[in-house]
Amino acid sequence: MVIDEPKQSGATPKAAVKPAIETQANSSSSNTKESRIYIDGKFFPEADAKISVFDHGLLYGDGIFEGIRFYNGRVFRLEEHLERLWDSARSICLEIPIGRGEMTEALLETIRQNGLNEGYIRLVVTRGVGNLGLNPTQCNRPSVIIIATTIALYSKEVCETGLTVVTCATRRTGAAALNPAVKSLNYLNNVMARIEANLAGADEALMLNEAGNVAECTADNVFIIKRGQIFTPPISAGALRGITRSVIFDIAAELGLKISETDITRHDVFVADECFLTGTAAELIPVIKADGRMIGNGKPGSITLKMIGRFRELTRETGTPIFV
Ligand code: PXG
Repeated sequence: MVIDEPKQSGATPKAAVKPAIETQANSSSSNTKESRIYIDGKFFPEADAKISVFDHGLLYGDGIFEGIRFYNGRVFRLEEHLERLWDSARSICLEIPIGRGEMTEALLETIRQNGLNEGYIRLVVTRGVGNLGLNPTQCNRPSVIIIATTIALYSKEVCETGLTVVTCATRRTGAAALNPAVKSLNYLNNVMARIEANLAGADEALMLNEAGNVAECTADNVFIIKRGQIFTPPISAGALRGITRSVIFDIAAELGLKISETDITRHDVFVADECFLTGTAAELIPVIKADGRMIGNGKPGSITLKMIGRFRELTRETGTPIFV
């Protein structure tokens, strides 16, 4: 490509779609109670919850995170989230400065400090303060940050009518570049995909891997249903080993539905009877349109709705108690 002259760029196109998920984290501008945030063993009011500009989490996206939900006074699948966090840490040679027991107590105490019974936790471990070189040996201590907040689901309307997705040109990073199994603070790959969905006026972006098969959406795993059988891409296709994804395997077994991990193409999505996404924040959400093609009859499918029902029961009835 040859470029002649720098041109004055026009206004950036406005995002066509409002974020489907909104937290109340920016409570400073509203009248909701200010949240208390955990940083390295201490609680701070939101306005004072700050980390250094020399933290490599900020400078290089060098760190890891988890998004965890709690329902009805219980943290859902906490052990699995901690397991994945520790795996992410090990993979990037980051030593989490506290043990699992202490981390569990810190998470539960953050929820208690915020007086919440139901909500969402963002757990972040950054590489810590270093210098302006990217070498992590410069950072002496990782930082642990825990935010507990309420989270609004997709609107009731979207839950009932389902989401639209578009395939994006941005490919999911390959395992040889930055393994998608690591839930790192470097989410630019997903953010770029999300921007494409916004600009296309869709609710979510379907991300393909380098082979052209479906990997996942920007923060959700993808499932399709064809003739009563459930299919989802394998981890090797670039899908995160989602905790909600694993709940779907449990529910399918309970309901006696066949479920397989298999490579999925866009064609498979277009001709599916049903499609849904799973994620901690999104929970289980039907998809009714992909690249302009209506999926099934354009309404959330019966198996999807059944699974949503069972998922809701599990979230209310199981998990680590917060108040004991
Ligand atoms: N794929 C990716 C790339 C993710 O980041 C999922 C799938 C679903 O996994 P779980 O374990 O949540 O079922 C995720 C989830 C958010 C948020 O605020 C969540 C994620 C990433 C970014 C934002 O919900 N991770």
